[in-house]
Formats: sequence, C-alpha cells, structure tokens
Amino acid sequence: MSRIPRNSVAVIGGGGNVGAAIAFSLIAKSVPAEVLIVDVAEKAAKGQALDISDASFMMPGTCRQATFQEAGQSDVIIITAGARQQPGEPRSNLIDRNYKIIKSIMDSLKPIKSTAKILVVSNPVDVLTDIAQKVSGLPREQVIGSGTYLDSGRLRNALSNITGVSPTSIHAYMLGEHGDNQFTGWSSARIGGHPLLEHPKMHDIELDSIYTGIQRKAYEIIDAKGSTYYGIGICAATIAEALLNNTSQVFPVTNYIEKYGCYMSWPAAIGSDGVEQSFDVKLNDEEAKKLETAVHAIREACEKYE
Ligand code: 6V0
Repeated sequence: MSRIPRNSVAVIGGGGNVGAAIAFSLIAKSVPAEVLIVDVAEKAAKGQALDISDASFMMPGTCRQATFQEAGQSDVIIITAGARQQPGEPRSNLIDRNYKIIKSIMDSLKPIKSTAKILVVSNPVDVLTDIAQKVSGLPREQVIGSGTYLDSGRLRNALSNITGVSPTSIHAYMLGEHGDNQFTGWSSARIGGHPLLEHPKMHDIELDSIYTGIQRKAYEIIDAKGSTYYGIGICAATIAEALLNNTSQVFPVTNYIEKYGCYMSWPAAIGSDGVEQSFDVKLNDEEAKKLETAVHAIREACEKYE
C-alpha cells in the first residue's frame, strides 16, 4: 500500500532556492502532504525533489518532481518562479520580468482545481498576487501572497532581543507592501495585551533604527550570499500548513482589502477556504499616511498590468 498523503502542495519554481527551501520546510515541519516540485528547469527540479525526498523517510510528507498539469490539481499551489533581486535592486524592479512568468504559469496550470489555494511568493508579491488572481480566475479569498510575514518575523525577532519576550508572544506587524513602502504598525503592537511602546525597555529605543534594520536585512543577505531563502521557506510552509489544516491563524499576508480596493500586506485569518477574515488595524496619522503611499504604489502597478 502506498503511503502517499491525501493533500498535495505544488511548488512552482521548486528548482530554485526559495522553492526548494519551502518544499524542505514543509517536509521538516511534518506537514502530511505530497510536495510536488515543478520548474521549467527540469533537471534542477529533479535534483531538488530527489534531495528533499531523502529528508522525508522519517516524516509524514513525501516529495517528487511533477508536471504543471499535476500542479494545477493540487490543494495548495505555491508560486516562487521568477527573477530575483540583484544586489541593491528593489523588489519593484522585478515586475516586468515576473509578470510574464506568472501569466504563463497560470496558463500552464489550467484547468486549476476549483478549490485550490494559490500562495504567491515571487516578487513584487502584492502586485503579482493581484495578477495571479485575475489570470487564474479563482475567487479572491483563494489567492493570497506571503506579504510581510517574513518582515514581521524580522520585526518580532528584533523586539524580542530588546524586551526579552519570546517573538511568538509579540504581536507586531510590518504592513502595507512587501517592499520599500512597508511600514511598522507601532500603534497596534502589543505584548501581553499591553501597548508595546509602553514596555519599559522600549522607552529609549530609536524606532526608526529598528525599521531600517528590517528594511536593510534582505539587501544585506543578498549582498552577502546572493539570495534569501530559509526565512521565507519556513514562512510560506507555515501559511500552507494553515491552508491545509484549517488553523485560522492570523498572518500579515497579501490579501484583497475591500476598503482600499487592492491586494496588500495586511493581517488576515487563514483557513482551508483561504482568507476567512481580514482585520481593521488601528493606525495613527503618520501610519495612515504611509498606508496611503503603499496602497497608491500597489494600485498604480496593478493598473499598468490590467
Ligand atoms: P531562483 O533560485 O533563481 O529560482 C527561480 C526558479 O524559477 C528557477 O529555478 C527557474 O528555473 C524557475 N522558473 C522561471 N520561470 C519559470 C516558469 N515559467 N515556470 C516554472 N519555473 C520557472 O530564485 P529564488 O528562488 O531565489 O527567488 C524566487 C522568487 O522569490 C524571486 O522573485 C524572489 O524575489 C522571491 N522572494 C520572495 C520573498 C518574499 O518574502 N516574498 C523572499 C525571498 C525571495
């Protein structure tokens, strides 16, 4: 009898660094899913699938190379294909190159299973999620992006180092856009139900330096080793797990916010139907202005590709 799990997660672009890190994280996190690696670079896809399958012998998940058609019938389809940033290059620069790739991938996946959830990771993620939703024809709540989950994790790590509280007990988000227009939601940040900025260890902290550190981190990693993948690997695998297991966890993912009329990085509860609910985040005047800038940038980019 085969031990192939019932649920499947396809990773498109799985021959590359980010896709492989996500596939490996799914296996290492004990997600009971069949992980399908798909890439136009078939040899790279084969290599990653064989390597990751070696890690699966003691885990409930399995991993193999697959076709676009098989991926279209998966429960969760993760898109990591595309160009990545060069040292010093902003994420927004990737749009022209990655727009064509996303469009051709969506066409190759068709027919897409009507209950599938698509998780876009390729950059610029907020704009590409909008494009993926339009081209796939799936409902908006079934198409999301990894948004500012990774950036928010970096924020929580930084705040943990200052306050001495576990990052998992700090509720604080990077918001708006996964890119140069993201901002920190300081006024909504909480530790133990208390406003974060009232924590005694936060009183003498230069908030801008925390923000700058988070913004700079991806550039720093890319400059040092060419690309970032472990952090996003675990983030995307955790979102996929929420989609498969119907956990209703809240993540700052790219989701469609009716109030602002666009996809953006904003907290939402994620379950097996995709986005279950999004939340109204308390903002001060300065944060509201930054949100306006992020929304404007995302909407302008999306309109160009309609
Ligand atoms: P990579 O290692 O070059 O891998 C990209 C892969 O995509 C390669 O294996 C390509 O062969 C493959 N590919 C290209 N075109 C297609 C296609 N049409 N169909 C299938 N596969 C294709 O890049 P890396 O993995 O480092 O980055 C991938 C994407 O992730 C980039 O857009 C990054 O900017 C983005 N990231 C997003 C992050 C986030 O937080 N959202 C974080 C890190 C990187």
